[in-house]
Amino acid sequence: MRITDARVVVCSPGRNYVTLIIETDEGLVGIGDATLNGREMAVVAYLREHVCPLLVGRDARRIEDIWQYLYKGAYWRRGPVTMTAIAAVDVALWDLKGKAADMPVYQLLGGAARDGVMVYTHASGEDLAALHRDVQENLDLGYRAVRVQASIPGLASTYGVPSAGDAVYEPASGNRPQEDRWDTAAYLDFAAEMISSVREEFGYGFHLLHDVHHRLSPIEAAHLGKALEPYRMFWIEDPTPAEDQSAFRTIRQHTTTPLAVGEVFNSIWDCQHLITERLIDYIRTSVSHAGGITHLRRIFALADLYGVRSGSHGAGDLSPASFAAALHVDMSIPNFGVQEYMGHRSPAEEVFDVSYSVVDGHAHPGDAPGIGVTFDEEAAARHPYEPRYLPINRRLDGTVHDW
Ligand code: CS2
Ligand code: MG
Repeated sequence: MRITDARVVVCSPGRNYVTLIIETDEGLVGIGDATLNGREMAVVAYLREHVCPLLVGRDARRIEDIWQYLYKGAYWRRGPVTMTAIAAVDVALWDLKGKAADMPVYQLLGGAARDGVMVYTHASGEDLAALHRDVQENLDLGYRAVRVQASIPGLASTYGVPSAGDAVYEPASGNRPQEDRWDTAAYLDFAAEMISSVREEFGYGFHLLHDVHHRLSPIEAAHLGKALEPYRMFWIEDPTPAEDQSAFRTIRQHTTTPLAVGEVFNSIWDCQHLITERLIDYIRTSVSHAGGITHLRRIFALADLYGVRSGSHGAGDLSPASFAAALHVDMSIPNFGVQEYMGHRSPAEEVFDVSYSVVDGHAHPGDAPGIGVTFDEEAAARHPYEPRYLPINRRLDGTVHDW
């Protein structure tokens, strides 16, 4: 099965998505997600200029060889742009392999290790009453794991809290990022109050998660973890800037609140010490930012040796092709933990036709051959790319802060 064409389509059905399409001489078509939120066009250029021309003529069945060829062959390894591009190729090749075998990808990965994949949903609110309403709605929909975020009193905007009725929380700010303000003291006081209020209102019959978005120092994160211990968190996510793996030693020495990190990681080397030193409980690398199904499985296999479970990133800026690919991995690994599920904003469904389903808080990839997502290029052309950025975060005195 030879690759005859590899092309990249950028579209914005609700938000920006970059999709790699690979065609073969057997008439099969595979797709992979190459979206890197706010830096989309860097991956587009990487693929168009440096990868697609190298793919044409290759045997599409040789997934591992093509992965190594692109990773080792480039000399410049790792990094979000490189690893997102390789991920898109890898997922498209797994999609093709599934179609050639007439099987869903999870069957090729060893078959179902569970009946379905527990997902966590997002609940948020401008205040605690609104947050509680959203938690209730999600519990009523059958979700068993809920991530809670609410606006921090005194700050004009809080990342992770979408404006009413919107399904994305990065503001559509055109050619320049919005600038938010941040106050660690206000956050720390409020976070404990928010979490305790949710447990008081709804009890302990579901899993409770919270995302810190990399904003604390190690000792502040340790303080938060300790303060949240009575509320039996499923995890706190991204407590400190993720590239400093040693920060987690400090946090770990102080608290038993489970820790999750990894949505900004792009290779197994970013995870190595966190996993082998048992500094985290959940590794959140995503299929589309960490080298695809091939590399993500390697990360999760390492994690399994050390009792660390998966908790893949699944925000709406990862396209349905990425979410589907994640589900195939989630279904088949022994150490699955949870899968993030934010859904996709309309009209994404005009462009991506999906075979996966989410029922009663559990997702299943479906049994269509490949990853089970098809991409409609004509529909995509009706939704052209619009530059958008994640917000910048500044402290009250104007200093650019971590996130
Ligand atoms: C968030 C993400 O879902 C999450 O856990 O941290 O929304 C993240 O900020 C975006 O995916 C960044 O692109
Ligand atoms: Mg996050």
